[in-house]
Amino acid sequence: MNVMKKCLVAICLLAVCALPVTAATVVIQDYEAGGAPFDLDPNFSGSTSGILPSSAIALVADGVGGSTQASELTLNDDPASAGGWITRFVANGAGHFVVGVPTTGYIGFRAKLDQAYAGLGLEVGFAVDDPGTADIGIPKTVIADGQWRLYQWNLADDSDWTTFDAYYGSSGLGNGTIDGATVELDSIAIRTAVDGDAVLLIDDIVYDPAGRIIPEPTTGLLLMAAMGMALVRRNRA
Ligand SMILES: [Ca+2]
Ligand SMILES: [Ca+2]
Ligand SMILES: [Ca+2]
Repeated sequence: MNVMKKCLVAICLLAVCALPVTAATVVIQDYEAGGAPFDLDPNFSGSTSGILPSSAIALVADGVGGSTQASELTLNDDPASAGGWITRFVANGAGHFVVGVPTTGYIGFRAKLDQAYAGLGLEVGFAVDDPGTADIGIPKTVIADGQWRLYQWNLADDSDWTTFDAYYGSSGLGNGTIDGATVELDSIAIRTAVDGDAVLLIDDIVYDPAGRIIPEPTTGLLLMAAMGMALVRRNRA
């Protein structure tokens, strides 16, 4: 190898070393094969309250992005408990699913809720351990339109997080900001202040460094785009 080639190799190596380390997308659960994590009964956690033991989880033939399976949570309101309910849908039996994703990027999932449950004002939040104690994403209202919708929280943005107590009462857990370099996954909170049953589908639980960008179901916009293309074609003809 002559001097010029050696120099080129050295420059290339330096360039590669100088590239920023980019985290990769981690699919935590897509339910295509079933099994853990996020496969436990909605009553598994002692933090769950206000739902009946008949509440259950099942794999169903549905899914986002052309996938074939998703998780269906049937959450049956306990009539003996007024004021709604909260389910702590835990990642695993240990309460800490160690996946070691960095605290830059987004954690989230997709959920589907039928219009029949619109009156519940169902909310979800992703709880993580950072890694010492739990913090939880600010509540996001589930859109009850029978479509797969994206719910995600930016681990690097303090305004996306709140304390565990904000959902579950005085446990003293969490300070509402993500403090560590990596997080472990605790649970997904599903709650309503209304007494009523819900069937919520969940799929595509992911860590995504850039945040999932999913085209929202916009039938109207697609129709307008199709009409626009037709006009362009007509004008060209
Ligand atoms: Ca799936
Ligand atoms: Ca109730
Ligand atoms: Ca924290």
